[in-house]
Amino acid sequence: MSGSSPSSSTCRGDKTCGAQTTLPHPAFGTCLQQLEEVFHWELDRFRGFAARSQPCVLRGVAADWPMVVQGRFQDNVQLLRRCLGNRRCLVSFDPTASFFNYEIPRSFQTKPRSVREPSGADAPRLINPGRLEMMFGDFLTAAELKHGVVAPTETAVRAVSMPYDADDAGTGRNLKASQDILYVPLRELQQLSLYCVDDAADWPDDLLQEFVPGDLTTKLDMPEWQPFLRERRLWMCAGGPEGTRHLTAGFHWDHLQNLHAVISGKKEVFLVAPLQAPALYGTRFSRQAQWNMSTSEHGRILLEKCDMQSIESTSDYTLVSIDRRFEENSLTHPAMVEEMKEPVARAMLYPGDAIYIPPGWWHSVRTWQPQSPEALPFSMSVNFWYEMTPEAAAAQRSMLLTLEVLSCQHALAGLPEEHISKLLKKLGVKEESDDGFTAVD
Ligand SMILES: O=C(O)CCC(=O)C(=O)O
Repeated sequence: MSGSSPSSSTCRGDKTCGAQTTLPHPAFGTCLQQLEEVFHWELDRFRGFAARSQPCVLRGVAADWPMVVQGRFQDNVQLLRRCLGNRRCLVSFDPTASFFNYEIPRSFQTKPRSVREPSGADAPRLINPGRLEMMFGDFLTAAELKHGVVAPTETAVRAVSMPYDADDAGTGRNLKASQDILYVPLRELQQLSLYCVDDAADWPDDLLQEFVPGDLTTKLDMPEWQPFLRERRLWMCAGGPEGTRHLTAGFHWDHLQNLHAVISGKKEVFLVAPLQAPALYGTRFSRQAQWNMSTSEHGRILLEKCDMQSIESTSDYTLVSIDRRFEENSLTHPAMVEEMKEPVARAMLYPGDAIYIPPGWWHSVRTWQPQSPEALPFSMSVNFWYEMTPEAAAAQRSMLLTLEVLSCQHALAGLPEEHISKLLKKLGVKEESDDGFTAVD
């Protein structure tokens, strides 16, 4: 995303603005900038992006993976069913196409920093997806139904409704139906957004080889990252609610180096530089709810938003959303336009492509279900998450700390100063009375 100019952030569709897409995006009201691309024959260029902590697309880096090459000619669903069908998995669901979206009262508007945001019932509430534990084979069937490749059925599948946040497990306070055993008709499941996220370490090696045959660091000539591999996560998205082929995960940022490769379907990734946080209004402190599924007395499936106990979410999420129109985003957060000093970057990833998302970069991901005749009835991708090398950690430390402080300042629940005190305690920093902070051993 180098070469961005402040002037392009104010573009309203002028072809001379330098941004590559000429129509303003409906959520931002400005042109987006296409993310820089590295092609598979010039992968050594990646080193420069990594050194500068700049995101980029890695076109075709996984183009030779077996599933990308021959996927559509093989019955991979059968293979998955045989190897994993009877394994339990967690499936996130939502009746909307927007995961991690704030529910924002009509009258709510962010204020200049000096004025405290409301943090009661008139403040925004983060809506987390619901979670069902079910057999992986049942997720596959639901995905096939959503994809229209198997005939409608009256079958119900056994699932357990799970709390989104472990802190809410077993409290029984808010998630009244939590951990209930449900028999969910597949025709009900098929109407929802469904997303199964799995740890690749839980897959048998020979099966994994078919889908994720190697570590991307070898191709990128980044052996120094290899010892820092923390996790490979498989993302399997069966699409949005009935009639919608996509679903969107809201803007958030991570602490790890992220290489995310697409195996089937498409991903549209929106990126905003870390310190543009004030333009998006992100925080991890807000009232939260999660979707919950339960059964009524008459055996009907009920969906409701249940309040959660914790006011600290798993990531910072933002009031500005790519699923809201510019008018709504800027009415809720009037400073959005003025604070957006660089254009939002966008990248479309196809099977075999990957994206590099450095720590701290805000990303919102819209996942598109594959179209027939691709063999998998869901989109599939894998991310490789690496801890930062000590050098990168030292270089990014103050930026990441600034992000944490902004998250506290933007709190929509609790007191910002209390969140900051807690953060400093966690970091081993002692507050001084007036002028700053001193480290404690
Ligand atoms: O693909 C998605 O839905 C989200 C991916 C993501 O947030 C990530 O790779 O960090």
